[in-house]
Amino acid sequence: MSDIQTTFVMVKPDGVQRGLVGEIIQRFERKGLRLVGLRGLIPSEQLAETHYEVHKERPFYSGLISFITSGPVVAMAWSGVDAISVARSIIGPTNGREAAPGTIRGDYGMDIGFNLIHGSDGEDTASSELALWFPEGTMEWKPDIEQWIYE
Ligand code: IDP
Ligand code: MG
Repeated sequence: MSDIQTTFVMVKPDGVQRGLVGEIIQRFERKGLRLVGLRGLIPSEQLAETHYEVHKERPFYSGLISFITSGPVVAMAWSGVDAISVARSIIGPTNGREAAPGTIRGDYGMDIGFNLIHGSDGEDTASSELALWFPEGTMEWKPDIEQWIYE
């Protein structure tokens, strides 16, 4: 078994407000990803600005920061083979109206901004986002059931 990655996933304030935290976590668990970090918090402006720094010049940036700091989020770290792209495919494309049914955004989202969930888009962003949201590190463990998830 190769290429075990850890990715950063966050249920955004709209997902928490709509009571979708359990549903979302269940999708990652059922897929066979391993939960290695879980934290609920109301993000500070500084945290949100660092997280979305790459979008600083975009017209939607200030609205995005207000949205992300508006209430609780659930920050998670998930591990598995190719976890970064696997999580992105569970999440679906940015705009919920264009996302396929079966994806989280496709099943629950109607908007590009209020799109319920974030997932790291590559190895570099995964490691910087994990360091930002889980400065104390993540959990090292191996579920007993993993012998039935990977051949
Ligand atoms: P991603 O979350 O699918 O990776 P990005 O393009 O990285 O999408 O954008 C980050 C976040 O910024 C999106 O998830 C969404 O919440 C918000 N966003 C992106 N584009 C727009 C837009 O055109 N209008 C409003 N919000 C946007
Ligand atoms: Mg992105």
